[in-house]
Amino acid sequence: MGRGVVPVDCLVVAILACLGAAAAATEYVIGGSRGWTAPPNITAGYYTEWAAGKTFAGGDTLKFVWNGTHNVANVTREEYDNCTKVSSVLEGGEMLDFPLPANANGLYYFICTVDSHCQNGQKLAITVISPTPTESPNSSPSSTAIGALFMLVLLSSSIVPMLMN
Ligand SMILES: [Cu+2]
Repeated sequence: MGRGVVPVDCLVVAILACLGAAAAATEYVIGGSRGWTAPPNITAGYYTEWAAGKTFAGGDTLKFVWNGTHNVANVTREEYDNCTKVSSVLEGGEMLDFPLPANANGLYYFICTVDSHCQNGQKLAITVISPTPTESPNSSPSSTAIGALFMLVLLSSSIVPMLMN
């Protein structure tokens, strides 16, 4: 292997690591096609059912989309249980992105503080699990990415010496 090959291989590894990290984040439209809404569009427990079985991870984005008058408040467990009309609400023009911090872990609670929407079921509790950080690039790249990495390393190892000759 020529001396000029190594930096190219390092570059390929770095690029793939970035691609792997970007691909790992998921965007969730809260409530699916019904969006972020209140009765009569939803029944009590609708968001609990919607969230059941989904795995939320740090770096994912929660997309709240709605029609009409609603808002989003990121609240504590107690405020969620009591539907407390907190003053710090996140307002958006019928759309709001809530990016979960990369190292997010544990329970996150959201409610709408308009009228009695929260009491009627416009409330969301999710469990966020982030992979424990490791020394090497975490977010375990898929086997496809590893395969692609091997191919690129092999290609660059054989092409670069040819170019340098
Ligand atoms: Cu509302």
